[in-house]
Amino acid sequence: PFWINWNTNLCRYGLFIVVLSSFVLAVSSNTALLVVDVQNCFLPGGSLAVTDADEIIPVINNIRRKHTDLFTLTVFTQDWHCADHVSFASQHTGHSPFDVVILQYDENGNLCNETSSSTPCTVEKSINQTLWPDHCVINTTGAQFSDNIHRKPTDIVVKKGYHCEIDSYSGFYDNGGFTKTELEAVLQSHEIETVVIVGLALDYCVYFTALDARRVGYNVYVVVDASRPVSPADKQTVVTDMDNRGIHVVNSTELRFLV
Ligand code: VGL
Ligand code: ZN
Repeated sequence: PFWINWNTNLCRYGLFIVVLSSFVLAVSSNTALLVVDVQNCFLPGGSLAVTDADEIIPVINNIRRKHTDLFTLTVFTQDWHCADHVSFASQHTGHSPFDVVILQYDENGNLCNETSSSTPCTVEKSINQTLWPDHCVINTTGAQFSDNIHRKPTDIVVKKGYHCEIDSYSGFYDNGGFTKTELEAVLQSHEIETVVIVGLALDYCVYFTALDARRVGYNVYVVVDASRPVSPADKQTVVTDMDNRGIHVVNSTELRFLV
């Protein structure tokens, strides 16, 4: 009778739709654009100005304009430090910006260096901390995003580095891996599988954000012409390292192959 035939066809169509939709899902995974620390303090005139950092702004604006369909979500990270942040050379007597000091933390991420001798502190982790000029202090113009970078009301801002006693280069975790930002939860809620990273600085916050993104399991692209390093001499080292870890280091012109 006809209904047996109809049933069989239903099964066939059902199967076909399941296979097709999983194929489409696999091919068109959600992609997020991560714009790292494009803030006044890192731009020309800022307290921790990165050479030619302003040149990346039109590149990032173009990426957003040309690839509106590619990105499900755009997240801006914002370096957001206490006025007496531990990464500031001003907080370490006898030290200058770009010196390196050793910071020691207990298992909970408390800084041992500053604990009074009466309360014992068991060192769990030692971190080489580069000291910086004061920068990106909470609620200052230095911490604001550049006026020239295009932003949309739907963009999400993730702050980092707001724990006074530990630095945070990555947008995901602090430098000791003790605390997490909101970034991973935001990406998860939008079912993001691929992240495209642009911004500042290539050898610090972009690099460590890319490493954590890869470690957490994302498919990662870093757009080199939409980024600039603090130390141009270290650019090749970080690019090679990212490449070795399976991070795709690309030019903005290559993004059209991503769709
Ligand atoms: C950064 C040094 C200190 C960065 C932030 O955004 O790359 N670098 N704080
Ligand atoms: Zn910082």
